[in-house]
Amino acid sequence: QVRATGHSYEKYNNWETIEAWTQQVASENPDLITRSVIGTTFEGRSMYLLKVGKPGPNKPAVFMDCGFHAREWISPAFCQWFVREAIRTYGREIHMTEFLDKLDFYVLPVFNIDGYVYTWTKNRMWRKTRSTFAGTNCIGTDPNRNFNAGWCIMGASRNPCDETYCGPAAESEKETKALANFIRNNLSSIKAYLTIHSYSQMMLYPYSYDYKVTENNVELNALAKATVKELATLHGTKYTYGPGATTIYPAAGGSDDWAYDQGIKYSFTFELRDKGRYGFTLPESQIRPTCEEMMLAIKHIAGYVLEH
Ligand code: ING
Ligand code: ZN
Repeated sequence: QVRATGHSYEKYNNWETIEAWTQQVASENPDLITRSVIGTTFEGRSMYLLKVGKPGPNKPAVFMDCGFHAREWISPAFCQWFVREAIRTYGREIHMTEFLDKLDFYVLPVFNIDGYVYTWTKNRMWRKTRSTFAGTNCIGTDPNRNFNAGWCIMGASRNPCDETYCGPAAESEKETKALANFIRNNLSSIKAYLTIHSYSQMMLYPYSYDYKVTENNVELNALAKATVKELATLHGTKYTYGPGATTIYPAAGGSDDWAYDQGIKYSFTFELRDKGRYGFTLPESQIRPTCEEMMLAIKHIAGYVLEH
C-alpha cells in the first residue's frame, strides 16, 4: 500500500504531504496513473492532475476536481480516497476494473492550493484564492464565481473584500484559467464534470447562474435521484439534489455551469457532509464514512456515463 511520508487517507493532509503523495502514487502505479501539471497557482505552486485508468486509445473521461474552496477540507480528502480506491480495487472488483479499462478519471486533488495552504498556516476559514489585484488591499477571488458562465450577474460580488468576489474578469485567476484551458483542450473525451465541495449534503446540477433549466433537466434529475439513493444505501446519509439556483442559491460563474455550457452534459457539484453541525471542520473520524458513501455515487455516475 502506498504511503507518502506522513500521509494518511483518514487524516487531513497538508499541501506538502499531498504534493508528495501525488508523486508517490503515480510512480508506484505507472500502469494506472500518470501525473501532469496543468498550470501554476498565483503563488507559484504546481497544479497536479492525476489521470487514472488503463492506457488505451480514444477513451472517454470523467473529470473530477477537489479543493476549490480552501476551507472545505473533506473535499481534497475525497479525491485522495478515490485514487486509493481505484488502485486498490482495480483487478479485484468488477465495476472499478471495467471503469478503469474503459474510461479515464482525471483527478485534480487540490485546485485552490494557495488558499488551502493558507487554511493550514493562517486562517482555517479562508475560502478564496490568494491573488492580489491593483486598487484594493483585499485578497482573493472566489474561484467558483470566476468562470465564464453568466459571470457576476447574480449571487456574486464585485467587491474584492467579499467572500464571493467574482474577480476583475472571468478567468482572472491563474487556477481558473488553467482548469478551463485543460477542459477546453480535452472536450472530445470528457463526458462528465464533477466538482467536490462541502458542506450541505447536496448533489447540484446546472443552472446556478440563472433560473432556467438545462435541455436535459429530466435526465439530470433522474441521474441525481438514482445517485443519491445509491449513496444512502451505505450509511443512510441523505443528500438532496436539484438545479443549483433553486436547491442551494443562485450563483453565477460556477465551474459546473461553465463545463455544462462547454457541452459536457453530465456536470455536477457535490456538497459533502455534514449539514452544519461541524460544517467545514468535519472531524477526521468522518473522512472514512463520507468517502465510502461518495465512492458509490461516483461509481454510479461512471456506470451511467459508460452506458450513455
Ligand atoms: N457551495 C457552492 C458555492 O460556490 C455552488 C454552491 C454550486 C455555487 C455550483 C455555484 C455553482 O457557493 C459551496 N459550499 O461552496
Ligand atoms: Zn465550496
